[in-house]
Amino acid sequence: MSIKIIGEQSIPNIPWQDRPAGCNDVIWRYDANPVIERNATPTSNSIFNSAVIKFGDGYAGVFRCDNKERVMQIHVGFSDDGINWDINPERIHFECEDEEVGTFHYAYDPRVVFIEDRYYITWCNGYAGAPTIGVGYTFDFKTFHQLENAFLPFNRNGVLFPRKINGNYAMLSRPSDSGHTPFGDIYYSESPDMEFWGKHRHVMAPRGGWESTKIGAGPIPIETSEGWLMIYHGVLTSCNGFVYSFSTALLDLEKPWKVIARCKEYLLSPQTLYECVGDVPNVAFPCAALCDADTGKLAIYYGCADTVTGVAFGKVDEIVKYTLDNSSV
Ligand code: BMA
Repeated sequence: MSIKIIGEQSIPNIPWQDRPAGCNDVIWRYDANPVIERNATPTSNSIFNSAVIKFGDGYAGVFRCDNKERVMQIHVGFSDDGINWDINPERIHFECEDEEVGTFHYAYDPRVVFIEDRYYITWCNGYAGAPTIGVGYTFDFKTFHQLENAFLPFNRNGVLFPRKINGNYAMLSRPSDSGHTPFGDIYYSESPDMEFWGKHRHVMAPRGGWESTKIGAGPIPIETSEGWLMIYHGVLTSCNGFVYSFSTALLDLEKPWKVIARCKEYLLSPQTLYECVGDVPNVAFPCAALCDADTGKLAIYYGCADTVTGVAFGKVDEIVKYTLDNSSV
């Protein structure tokens, strides 16, 4: 089978390490993880569930930085190589026409995507003290504009598709509750204008094992000849609390609420020290993936133990094939 990546960019300088000798895993960790330490800015307690994207000759990112007051904030950062990051110690201040929407409560778990002519950012945004999906955009990662929140609270894990579908912008999200949410399915919604969201569809529910409690979309879905490659996190409730792992599913290109394939196993679960020990133990939480269309190389950025940021590598064709070969829907 010849699996093709559609519509992604050439990233010849993508951060990369070959699969280590003796490793049979579909995805493997960068050997110098974590790439971003918790104190990478003077103000940060932790820097973890964060998004990166190709920008100019290098990379830009929007980083979840919880500060030493433990306020959850998002900060901009830049890198030449995707590994060494210069992160602004000040949070992003969005310009917003609506004072109520633009009032800052908290911001976390950002995703970044380029659509048409600008970079859109979605994040979990505190509105009147409750979590929903904030939406903003920038052209240059210097000035940031905030739009209406996409949904009513409570919602988390808002992830835009990188192009319009059926003529509309499209987003995955995970309705939740006000706390640590012991449930959660992935839903799909469309918008003609990035302001009004509707046509809501159910995509998938948790279903046992590593993803028995709740699931949520991670990086921006990657368009392939076999469907949208969606990397998503799944949560198991152990006697010691939540365990966050991640895996993959393939969604129909024009009806992304139709699941074509869904891997039965996790592809990465918290097993290293920096994934198992931190402010919240046992968390691997992906929010971004760089994808080089020419080679299929993939670099997944994921938060580790709600404390630091790690990178894992894989090849898109191998991941798609593994998902199809080990699927149950
Ligand atoms: C989720 C979010 C994530 C976090 C995870 C594990 O509900 O708050 O930001 O990584 O819990 O604590």
